Amino acid sequence: MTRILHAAPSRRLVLTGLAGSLLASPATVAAHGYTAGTLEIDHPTITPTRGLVPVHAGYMTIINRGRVADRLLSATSPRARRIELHTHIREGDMMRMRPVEGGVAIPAGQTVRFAPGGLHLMIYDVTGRVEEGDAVPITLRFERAGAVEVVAMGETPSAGGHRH
Ligand SMILES: [Cu+2]
Repeated sequence: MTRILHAAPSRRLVLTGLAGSLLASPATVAAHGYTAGTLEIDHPTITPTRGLVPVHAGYMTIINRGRVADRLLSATSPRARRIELHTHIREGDMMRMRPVEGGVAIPAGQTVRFAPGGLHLMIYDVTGRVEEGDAVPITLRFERAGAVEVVAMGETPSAGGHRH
């Protein structure tokens, strides 16, 4: 499954590469992960602009290290008019996406991946172009953890893709 491949933690590779450098601090390396209460939000990304269509997908990994379930209710960005929580469902041979009703459950002790072909943020009417490596602020709102501000990095998904 591509989702399992997607789970390979790139952070560990980065840490290994920096191990010999006294200048590199772990805090810098972890800068693209976020913690809010018992939640860890890892490596949020946004797909770069393609052509003239200002519609983007957002991906990330959310880990709930606590004993109580949480729920991602919504997301907003000053760079986007609207963000929806989407998932893909299989209909025969077709994968179709649709909004998730009532938010995305983040069960206690579990990892929820937003990745191509599955859950994703659907980001509409983004102002300006998003290039590789650009930083786009996104506020995630959780039922328990509250509002969490993250920065999604412009990044083309390594496997699969997002079709609209
Ligand atoms: Cu979508």
